[in-house]
Amino acid sequence: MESTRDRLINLLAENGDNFISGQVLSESLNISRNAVWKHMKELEKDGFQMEAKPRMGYRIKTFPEKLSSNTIKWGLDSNWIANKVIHMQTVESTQTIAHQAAQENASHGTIVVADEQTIGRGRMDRSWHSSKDKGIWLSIILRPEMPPNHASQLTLLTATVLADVLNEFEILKPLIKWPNDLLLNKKKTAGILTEMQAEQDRIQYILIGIGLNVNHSINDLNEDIRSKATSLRIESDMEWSIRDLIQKLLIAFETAYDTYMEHGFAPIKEKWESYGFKIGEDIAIQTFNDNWKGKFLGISEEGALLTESKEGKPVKLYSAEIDWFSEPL
Ligand code: BT5
Repeated sequence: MESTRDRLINLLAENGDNFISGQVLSESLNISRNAVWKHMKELEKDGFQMEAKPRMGYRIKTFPEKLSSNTIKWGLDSNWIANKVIHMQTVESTQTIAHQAAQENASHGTIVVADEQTIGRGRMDRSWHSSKDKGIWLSIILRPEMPPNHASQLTLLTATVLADVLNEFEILKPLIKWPNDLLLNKKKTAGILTEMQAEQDRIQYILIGIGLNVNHSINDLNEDIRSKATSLRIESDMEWSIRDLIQKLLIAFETAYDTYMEHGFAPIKEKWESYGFKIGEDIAIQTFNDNWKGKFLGISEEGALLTESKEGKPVKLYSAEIDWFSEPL
């Protein structure tokens, strides 16, 4: 259920520059005109600039860049994603907040966004640097009806969504490093962390955590990652609207997810491979207990890594890290 505030935001956003009368708002939202006024005051606290004219009503003159649940929803034309937005300034990890929310029955499509994470997480207990107001630190709660062993396909799907969103901007040439690092100029600009709560053959929920470096200058990147990480700003020499990027990402995610649910993994596989870094070339492969060199052949129909065994025979690997030789990450 959308809250009254969300519906108000939708009505105002749909009306754009036109005034909408207090009467219409009050009738559409089924609240008193006084209650409409109070909601308007709350929006102003978030930095929305409102214009109110007698006999004409209200319109929003400008909305702030600052992230809030209200600004993320402003003009967001989605069906199910971000129907609920949990925005917090500082969190340890948006994944932790999302786990809590999911356990308290947060609905499919709920998102958690933070301005800053103090203990951002990568995969396998690695850390993810998430400096304040510099990037997108976001988790999406999903409740898909599919076998738990397909969850990794959603990670690959998310990587293609990020690549597609960045690829819209001519200045950026994103590639995906197996399985889920987004690279610009061979440096990592985004990572994805998928976590799942499931029973035997039923998924309770999946969390897709997305970290995207946006407005970092080189010095904003932690020293330990400076040589191998980058941001949109470093690659493009311009400041980006984080709010705008979040909206683009959400809409692209919703579309890709719906397509995946309808048509399966095949279109994602094709797209992933079109962005895949080093496909057809030699890579270093590392599994839990071994490492060797082989050709990167692509990904399988279910999303596994296709490469060559030590003996040069084609193999499918479900979990492995890869690297390359000339310029290792
Ligand atoms: C990832 O792990 O790339 C997954 C990152 C997911 C972050 C999001 S942010 C929202 C949500 N909440 C969380 O707490 N996490 C998710 P992995 O493939 O394991 O890569 C981790 C490695 O990337 C680290 O060991 C560093 O080498 C490097 N790294 C850390 N922070 C980085 C950054 N900001 N930019 C580029 N590389 C980074």
